[in-house]
Amino acid sequence: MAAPHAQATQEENNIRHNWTRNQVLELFNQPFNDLLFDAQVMHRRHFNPNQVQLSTLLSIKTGACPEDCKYCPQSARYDTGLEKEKLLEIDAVIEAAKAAKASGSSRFCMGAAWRSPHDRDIPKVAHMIREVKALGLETCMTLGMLSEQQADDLAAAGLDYYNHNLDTSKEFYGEVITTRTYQDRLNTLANVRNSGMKVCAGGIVGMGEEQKDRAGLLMELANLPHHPESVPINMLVKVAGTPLADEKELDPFEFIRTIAVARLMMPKSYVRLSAGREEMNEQMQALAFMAGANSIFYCDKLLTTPNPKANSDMQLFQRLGIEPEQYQMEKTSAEQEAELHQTLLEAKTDAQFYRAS
Ligand code: SAM
Ligand code: DTB
Ligand code: SF4
Repeated sequence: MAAPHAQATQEENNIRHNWTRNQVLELFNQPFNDLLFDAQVMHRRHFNPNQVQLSTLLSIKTGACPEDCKYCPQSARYDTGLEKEKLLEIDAVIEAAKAAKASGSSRFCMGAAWRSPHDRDIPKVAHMIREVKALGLETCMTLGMLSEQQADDLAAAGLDYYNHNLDTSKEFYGEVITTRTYQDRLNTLANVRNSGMKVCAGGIVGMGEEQKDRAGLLMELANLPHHPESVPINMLVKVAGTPLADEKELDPFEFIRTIAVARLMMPKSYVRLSAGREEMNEQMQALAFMAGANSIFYCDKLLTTPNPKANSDMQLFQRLGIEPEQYQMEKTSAEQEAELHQTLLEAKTDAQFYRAS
């Protein structure tokens, strides 16, 4: 039998950064049952399959965005009837964060409809970060493009995660956004990574892209020098007034396949079943968890559009035997050791399983 450290190295070998698009397409096009089985086995190697992490969103600055993202209700270029709002005052943010914590959320994600923050905004958002952290919540922000200095400043304020999505493949990107480049997005992700914050990066499906674009998005994410710790997979929320309002429905099984392929390519990342749950039935959400999704946006609102009610999510969790993941401020070394032991044990069980089959 292989020594534990050899098994651990084998585990590490699941982490790849050299995917080709054809390899990703091969994953996508397996029979559905084979893909879901492989994704679930991979999921169990790295995570408790019956725990889901809960993040609550708050829009801290709404609408009037100069960018032209065709999916977005907050762009000033489209008439979506959205009421714009200036940067919120700190008390309103604390209030919302307390409510999120009381509902059982472990992370509070603050989003702003900016192309990028002005330097003058940084002290204000840093104050928000400190106050939300003081409530015992993990913090995340999504404020648009960040310079090196801005990323360092947010990290210094204690921000745990920064969300910045690639949105789609390099090739399809120009069909959706023209006011910033793919390279701009990669640069921001590099600044966030170098600042020491955790990276949250994913995209949107159902925008009229093809499967090769969904594969291209996941390839770009997985081929980053480090996998993002959090990978939100959003189903387009079609908002009247945006150019993508009448886009045709993506096959729900193709959405589930996207989650499963993300799980296989980024085994240790949290894959978030993100926007679009209002349009998904419970069976589809259960399939997404089976495919390896282990995080959701929780509470009644995303940034500007509705999300399922907290109590209906809790009822679904109860029926599926899923529990919300608790946020641990600091893990003790004993806990870290126990986790490693568990991982090695599971790797051994998997190996035995494959030898037997
Ligand atoms: N303005 C900043 C930016 O774009 O970098 C941060 C906020 S922006 C609303 C964050 C992300 O929300 C976008 O990158 C996009 O992936 C997602 N998003 C926006 N509108 C959406 C929609 N209608 N459906 C699904 N996802 C959406
Ligand atoms: C992400 O990937 N999805 C969230 C979060 N990151 C910021 C936003 C979804 C927005 C959906 C449309 C809205 O509510 O405005
Ligand atoms: Fe602005 Fe962000 Fe919406 Fe694009 S996604 S229009 S940058 S708020």
